[in-house]
Amino acid sequence: MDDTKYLITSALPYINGQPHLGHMVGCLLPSDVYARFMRQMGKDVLYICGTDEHGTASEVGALNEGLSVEDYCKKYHDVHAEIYKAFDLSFDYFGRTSSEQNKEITYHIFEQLDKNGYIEERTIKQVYSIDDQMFLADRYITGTCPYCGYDKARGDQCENCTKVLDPTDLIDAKSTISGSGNLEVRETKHLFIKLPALEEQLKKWLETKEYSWPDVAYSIAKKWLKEGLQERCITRDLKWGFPVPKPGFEDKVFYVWFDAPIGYIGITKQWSDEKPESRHWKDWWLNAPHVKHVEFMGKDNVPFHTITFPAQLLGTQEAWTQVDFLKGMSYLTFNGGKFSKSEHRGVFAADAVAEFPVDYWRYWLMANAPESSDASFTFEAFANTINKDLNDVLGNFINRVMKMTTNNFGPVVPQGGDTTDEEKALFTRMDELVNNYTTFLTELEFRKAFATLREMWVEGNNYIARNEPWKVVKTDQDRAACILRTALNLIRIYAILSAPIMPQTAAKMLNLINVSSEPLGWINEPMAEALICLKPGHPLCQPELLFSKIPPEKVEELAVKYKEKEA
Ligand code: B3M
Ligand code: ZN
Repeated sequence: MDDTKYLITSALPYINGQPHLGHMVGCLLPSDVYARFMRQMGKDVLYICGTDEHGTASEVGALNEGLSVEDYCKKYHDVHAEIYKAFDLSFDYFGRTSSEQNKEITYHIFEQLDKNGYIEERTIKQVYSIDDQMFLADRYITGTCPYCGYDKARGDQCENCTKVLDPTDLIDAKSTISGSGNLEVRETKHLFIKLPALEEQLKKWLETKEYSWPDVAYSIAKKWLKEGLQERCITRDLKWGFPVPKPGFEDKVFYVWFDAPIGYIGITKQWSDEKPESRHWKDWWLNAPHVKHVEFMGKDNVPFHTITFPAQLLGTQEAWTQVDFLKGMSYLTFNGGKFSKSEHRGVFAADAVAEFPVDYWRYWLMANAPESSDASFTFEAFANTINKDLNDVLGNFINRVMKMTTNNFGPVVPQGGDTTDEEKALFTRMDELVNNYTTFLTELEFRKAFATLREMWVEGNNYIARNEPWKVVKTDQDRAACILRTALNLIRIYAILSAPIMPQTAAKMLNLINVSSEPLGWINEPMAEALICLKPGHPLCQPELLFSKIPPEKVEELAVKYKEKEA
C-alpha cells in the first residue's frame, strides 16, 4: 500500500494590504489546484497556509491606520481569509505566523541551533531614527544617491542607477516613516546564523534534489551555494515579533524571514490544537519519512526555501520534514506592467470576484499561469479566453447535448444503439488525453495540463460535429441515442477532470446529469468503461447555461475602470 502523505504549502502572504491577482496565481491557486487534484486521486493530503505577520511593514501599516499591530494583523488576517474563501481555496487550515504555536516552535528551533553552535553574536552599525525611536531597516531610509543624484534612493539600493548602497552613503537621509532627518548611526548587537558552517550538510542534501526539483529551483539554490554562503542576521530591533529568548537580546525580535517559514510548522500545530478532526502535527513534520512536502511560491522566495529554511532545520540535527518538491512561479503583469499595491495598479482579488464568477478567474489564471516566463493580464485576453474556451467550447457542448437529449428523449440518458468505430476512436483519443492530463498535473505543469483539458472539450465538440445527432435522430433513433449517451458521459468526465481548477462549475455540471459530487474521485478506468458509466434511463436535470459571454463593452468599461485606479 502507498502510505505516502502529501504536505502541501503555499507561501504565506504578507499580512499588509490586499492580495491581487499576481498573489493568487503566484502560489495560492496553484497549490489549491494541486491539493484538490491529489485529494481526488485519493491521496492523504494536508494543505496549509496562513498570513505572514511580523516585520516592519506591519508596524508601519498599523501606524498608518491608527491601530495596534495586534488589531491590525487580526483585521487583515480576516480580510485575507475571506478573500481566499471567495476564491474557493481549500486549505485544511489557514493560520498565522504570530500564533503561540509558531512562537513555541520558533523558540525550539532557535535553541537547538544555538546549542549546536550555529548561532553567533556580532556587533553591527545601524541607522537609528531618534524621532521614530527605532532602528530603521535599510529600505525605510531614503535620500539622495551619491552616484547619480536621484533624490528618492533607498538605503539598500538606488532604483535609478541600480547601485547597491549602504544607508550611510545617502545624502540627506530621512526616515520614510516619519520623514525625519534626525538620524544617527549606532552600534547594536545582533544574532547571526552561521550558514557557512552548514554549507557541507546543505550541499549534500541539495544533491539529492537534482532530479526531483524543477530546473529553476535547483539552479537558484546551486547558484547561491556556488557564490558561497554568508552568516545571516536573524534578529531585528523592532517591537512587533517574537522576542529573542537569549540573555542580552530581550529587546530584540526575530527577523520575519526567520519565523515565517517555521510558520508552516506552527500553523500545522495550530490546526492540530484547534481542529478536532486533525492529526498530530508531528506526524507531518518530525520523523515523518512517509511525508512528501510540496511547496508553492513566487520565484523570489526560492532562495529562502531552498537555502535558509532548510539550513535552519538541518542545524537542529533533528529529523524535520524538508521540501521534496518545489514549484516556483514567475510573475503576472498587468497590461505589461507591475501590479502595485502602493500605486493601486492592477486587479485586486476582492474586485475580481465582484466582477465575474470565481471559476472564470481560476480558469484564466491557471490556464495562463506564469510558469517558465512571466504572463500578462489584460481584460481583452481574459474575455477572449472565457468567451472561447468556457462559452464556445465547453459551455456550448454541454448545452447542445443537454438540449438535444431532453428535446428528443426526455430528461433521461437515452436507451438504444451500440458503440461503433466512431466511439472507439473517441475512447482511444480520450484515454491518451486523460493520461497526459493526469501526468501534467502530477508534475505541476499547469499550462500544459489545462491546454490538454481544453483539448478534451474540443474532442467532444468534434465528436458531435462529425456524428450530427440532430440529423441522425430523424432517421435512426438508436444511433442518435448512442451518440447522445456517449456525449452525456463526456460531461461527467469533464466535470470530474475540471474540478481541481473550477470546483463550482464541476459541481454544476454534475448536477445537470444528476451525479453526486461527493466524494469526487478521479478517472482511473479506461474510457471504454468510463464513457458508459451513465446508463440508459438515468434521470437528468433541466438544461441550464453554465457561462455567459463577456461583451466588448464590458471589456472597455473594465479597462477604463481599472486604469483609472492607476492615478
Ligand atoms: N511573505 C513573501 C511573499 O508573500 C513572504 C513569503 C513567506 S513564505 C514562508 O511573497
Ligand atoms: Zn543612483
